[in-house]
Amino acid sequence: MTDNKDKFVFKIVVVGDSAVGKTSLIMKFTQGTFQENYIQTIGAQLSSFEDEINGDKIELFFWDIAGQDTFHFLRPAFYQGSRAAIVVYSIEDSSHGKKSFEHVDEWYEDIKLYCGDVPIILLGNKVDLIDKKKLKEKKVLKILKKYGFIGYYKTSAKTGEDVIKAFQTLIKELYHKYKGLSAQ
Ligand code: G3D
Ligand code: MG
Repeated sequence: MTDNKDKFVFKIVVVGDSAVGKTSLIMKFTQGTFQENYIQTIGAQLSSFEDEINGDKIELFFWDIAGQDTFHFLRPAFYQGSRAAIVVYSIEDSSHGKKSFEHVDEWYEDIKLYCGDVPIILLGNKVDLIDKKKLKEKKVLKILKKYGFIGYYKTSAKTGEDVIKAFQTLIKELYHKYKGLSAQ
């Protein structure tokens, strides 16, 4: 008998510059049901969430960096075993926002290095702070094509805009990927 009990247990890392809204997004998605644990040794926060697709139980563990100072040395432990990633930047029109977008490349490189070829979505968070009509997205389109992100969403952890949609895209992708693998 094959033991499939770990089949739909997914670790998902949520990365991006500090204060872009990583923790807020996870909390918004997992809402009342989240359990949070802080892993002090590696400066990570861990939230678990249960979902179900086609009667299959799915357990998700979102890992989020808390405080970036010591993170440099602990990256391997943080990324180890991740099956997907969410890269977050802030879409707000400020130097913090711009810098957080410029750093998307670095976060992407980290994921590639430590996790390999896993599905990744890109989130431009804090969309409630901008006028979407005035948004120029040439640079974003370029980066989406270059890195092959499986999705891009302009989210707001504050209003909830597109948060569930974005997370569900990644969860469905993971589910189908591993469901397919187990059928082979
Ligand atoms: P981090 O986990 O990436 O470091 P946090 O970021 O989730 O701690 O969020 C940093 C700050 O941005 C918080 O404000 C939080 O409320 C705010 N924030 C997060 N997401 C959004 C969003 O979508 N819209 C707006 N307007 N603000 C957001 P404070 O003031 O607590 O530091
Ligand atoms: Mg945080």
